[in-house]
Amino acid sequence: MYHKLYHNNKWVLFIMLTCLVSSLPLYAGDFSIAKPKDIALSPIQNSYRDKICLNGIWNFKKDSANQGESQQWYNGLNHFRQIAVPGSWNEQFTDMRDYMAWGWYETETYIPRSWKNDKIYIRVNDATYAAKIWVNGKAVGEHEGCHVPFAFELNNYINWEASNRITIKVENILKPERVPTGEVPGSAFGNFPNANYDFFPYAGLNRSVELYSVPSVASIHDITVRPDFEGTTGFMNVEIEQKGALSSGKIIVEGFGKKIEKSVSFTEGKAKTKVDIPDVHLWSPETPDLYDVTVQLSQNGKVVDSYTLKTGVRTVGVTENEILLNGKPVFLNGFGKHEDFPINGRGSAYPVMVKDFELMKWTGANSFRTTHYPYDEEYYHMADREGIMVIGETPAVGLYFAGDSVQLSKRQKTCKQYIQEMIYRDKNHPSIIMWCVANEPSDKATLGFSVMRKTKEEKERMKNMFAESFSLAKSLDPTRLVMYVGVMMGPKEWFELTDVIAINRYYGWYTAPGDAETGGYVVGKEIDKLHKQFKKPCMITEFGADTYPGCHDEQAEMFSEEYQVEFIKAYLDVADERPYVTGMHVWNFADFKTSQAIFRFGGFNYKGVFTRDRKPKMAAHYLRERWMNSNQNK
Ligand code: BDP
Repeated sequence: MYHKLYHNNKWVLFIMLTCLVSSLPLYAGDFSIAKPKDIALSPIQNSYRDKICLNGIWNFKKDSANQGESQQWYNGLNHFRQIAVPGSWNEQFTDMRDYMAWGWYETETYIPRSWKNDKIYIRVNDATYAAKIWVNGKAVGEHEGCHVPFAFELNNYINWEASNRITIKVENILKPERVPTGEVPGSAFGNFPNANYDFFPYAGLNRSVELYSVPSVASIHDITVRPDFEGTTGFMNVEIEQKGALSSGKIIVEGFGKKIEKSVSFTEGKAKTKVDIPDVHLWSPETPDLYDVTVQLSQNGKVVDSYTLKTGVRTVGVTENEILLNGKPVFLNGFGKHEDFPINGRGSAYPVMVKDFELMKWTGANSFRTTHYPYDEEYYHMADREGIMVIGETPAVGLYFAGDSVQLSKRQKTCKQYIQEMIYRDKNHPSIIMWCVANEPSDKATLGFSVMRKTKEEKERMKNMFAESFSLAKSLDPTRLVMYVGVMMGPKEWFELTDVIAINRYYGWYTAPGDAETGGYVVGKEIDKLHKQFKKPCMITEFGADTYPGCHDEQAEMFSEEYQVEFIKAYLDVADERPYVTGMHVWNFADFKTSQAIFRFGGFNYKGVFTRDRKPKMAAHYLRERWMNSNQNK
């Protein structure tokens, strides 16, 4: 009887089962890919939105053989150890410093009952380099790329009134097709781990992991504020995207005793308007004035979602010789940096961040570049408030154009993804005045010193690929300058595409070692030539000398604190003599961890003017004297 029934109804059963399975959330192995737009607004708390930070001690398990998925580790880790999130695994464990393969993270959390009618998301702010997420054993999504967040909706995966297991598998295998590249065949930059860049490839959940809720009826998905001004009136061109189908909303701009409200209506989820701000307070390093911009969505006259961000009104421009902020020339004094600290590795370390801002200001610096990747978002909030100008850089460091066409197009795709992720996330920060789409791109797999030895066609193809990055950045954000940073002896033709000529130079260190005077002379000659050819303002975005703290000599010698001062002085003098040099960023703010290499004593780059634990070398005092004086003479 059962047999017969089964056979008669087997097609019905089959169809029913198919429907059931397709209505269920995705299962292991079936991951959706993170969408860059989903990170446009960071999680906040207000009456309509909430967030939970999952930082703390998680369970962790190494998976050297990559067997975790086949053994279903997403159903619960056993024999795990404990790890701090955020933080890099390389610094926390005694046996994992150079481990670059797979690692599994797991934690448990409850979802507040008050979120029952909301859409619930997870946001991972940095999983270097690639990650997959499971919630309660069900595959949610995956993301490739480091130092940028990704987010997924979780409504179909969570338990109410029971705890939820969040599992994240992170992997940091160095590969030539990735950005940044690693394990590059024939690389002249012999190091271990074999990264094609000069900082340690710290792996893991380096930034916070958050759960957040947004209203489900409709929610604000993106806000873009493009500022401008004319005379004493400021403008904010505001573009809003919502998820949902509401037709009305409101923008409220508040600050300095003024409250300006403007209604907007949505068509196909999008709205835009221009808000005028009389007697505007402009953002600048001297007056880092910020306005609160609130966007509200309403249904039948009732507010259903609201999002407030802080931003400023300022413009950025260029002439042949100058970078302009609010129409006035500005000179960028500052540093290239790293997110790097003992034990934290690349993990967010807020006391270090606060200290770094203190020390930057102590030296008289007014700017820094987020070398060589977008930083933790708190950096930009601090910079907005402190009046520090920022060059926001993608993780495209040591980018090169060698390899087969599969590798080339994978890298190009990743570069574009990074540009989107960086601009979507960071676009409303007035402190960011320029986007840097790559550091030292080259056709060779070295840390620099490469000579273009390509055919005409290959050169043309590289330039076109690069042009795509520039035009993507410009199309996403026409209000800021776009640049890349050129390597010593590297290709020059890409400067045609940039707003500013930015170069990293180490004459007097890697060439003409020990001879800072010649170094200064050579850089001066080169920069004169570049300016004559391209007629754009120039910046030296890196220059510096490795300096072992406490190493002194009465006559400056390489690695001594005296030589670092002499080197920095020679370069700053070159800038002072040239009106078209618009910025000087010393490499580096602080000593930082690198892979092991014969020219990286103890696995460190010692070009910091501060030690890794933020004690000043002589050069930090020298910069303070020089920059503080130049600030006073303005
Ligand atoms: C430059 C790189 C930077 C390195 C620096 C150096 O942009 O990341 O740390 O050289 O060699 O080429 O110190």
